[in-house]
Amino acid sequence: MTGKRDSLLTVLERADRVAANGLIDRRVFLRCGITAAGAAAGLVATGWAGAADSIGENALPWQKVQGAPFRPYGQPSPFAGPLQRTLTQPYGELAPGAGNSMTPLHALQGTITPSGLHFERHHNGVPAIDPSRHTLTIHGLVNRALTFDMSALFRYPMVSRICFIECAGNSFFNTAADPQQKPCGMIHGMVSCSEWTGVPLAILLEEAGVQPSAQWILAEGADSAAMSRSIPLDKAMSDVIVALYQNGEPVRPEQGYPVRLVIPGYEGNMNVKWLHRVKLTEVPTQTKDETSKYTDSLPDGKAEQFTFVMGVKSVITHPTVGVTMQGKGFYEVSGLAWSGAGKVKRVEVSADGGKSWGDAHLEQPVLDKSLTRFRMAWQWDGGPAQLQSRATDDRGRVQGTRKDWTAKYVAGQRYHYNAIQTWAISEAGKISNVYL
Ligand SMILES: Nc1nc2c(c(=O)[nH]1)N[C@H]1C(S)=C(S)[C@@H](COP(=O)(O)O)O[C@H]1N2
Ligand SMILES: [Mo]
Repeated sequence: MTGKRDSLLTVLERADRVAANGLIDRRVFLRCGITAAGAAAGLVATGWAGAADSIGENALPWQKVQGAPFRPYGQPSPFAGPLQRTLTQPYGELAPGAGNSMTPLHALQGTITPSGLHFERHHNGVPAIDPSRHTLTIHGLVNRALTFDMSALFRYPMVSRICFIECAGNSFFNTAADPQQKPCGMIHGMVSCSEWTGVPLAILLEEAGVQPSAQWILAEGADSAAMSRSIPLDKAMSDVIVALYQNGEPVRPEQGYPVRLVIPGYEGNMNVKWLHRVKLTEVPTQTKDETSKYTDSLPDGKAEQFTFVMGVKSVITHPTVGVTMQGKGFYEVSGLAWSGAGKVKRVEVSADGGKSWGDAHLEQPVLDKSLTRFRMAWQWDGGPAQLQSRATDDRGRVQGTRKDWTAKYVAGQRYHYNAIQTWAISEAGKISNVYL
């Protein structure tokens, strides 16, 4: 056990190595308590040369004036920015609302995405829906077709749950021939995690009376893309939410106000926003959004359709491209892991490009089909390093390498990319995206 007066170097030297190139057991800090944590902080903190109090002459500028008053809706500190999504509009002025915006994962911590930074994916923009004129209709293979206006929906029992939504096209930049030099969120930011509250779809379907021949539902949005997808009835009757609230407030316009589907673990596209119509059918409807898109092209000329459950995946959010290393020494490597099939069971981190791995700490609680934060202590020796993370879920699925992923599909395949990400660090402390 390390004594009180041990220096940081001693503490770090005694720390158990969990993998090569400086990955250490973070429990060393917990074991040694305040001394070791303080020593780690001592790497970056400056010595205190201030006055003993903040009275009179010593008062700070913002202590000499009254603070700002109250405001009806809070905003981030102007000094905390820029906290911004990154926009991609492939059709430009022709269709400015077609494309996406990505969550700046590299600028955030924890696991919940602030609503204003939830990624967006629209096929033709955000409709300006007047909730007093919006309805949800359930029809098709039901005993009685029903139309709910918004005031009716708000009277049903609700549930809340935390889960991620990930676009099937997330991380498509890494399918390009050459690695793009962008920070984590500008490559992997089409995943976000919120607490969603709303009415279980099963309750509404049961009220309409599902006929025995019904096996699928068609869900359609009230946007000008009229985006629609087929969803297996089993899933629709299990954990699907007709969501009215996002992180406690009404669902944001970009996320589907006044009502959207949340389909935990299933590809983002199926989470139909501005939900307007649910039709019960015997077979999938084969809409444009599930035939011409969101299918996976295989080398034998065939294509896989209906890849609903999202893969097991993780990315290191800190450090990442855009960060310059501040000299050798202690760093916390941290990131996000998730699985569409269940819970994240394990995340391993490598600092030598996958030759050796150590288990990262998983922040509790680890929730089903939600983002999980992982952390790993790292003592950078100032030499070249290749940081990677590899997730395993509770179904035993293990995140594969980029080589494995590209071998599975044809060139140009861009959906369902979940390969291991490598951030290379040079001796000069520059970080780049590399393919291994
Ligand atoms: N009606 C409608 N629903 C939609 C879309 C759309 O364009 N129109 N985009 C889908 C896609 S491709 C994704 S990935 C998710 C994104 O949800 P978000 O914008 O709330 O992040 O919504 C899905 N639901
Ligand atoms: Mo998507």
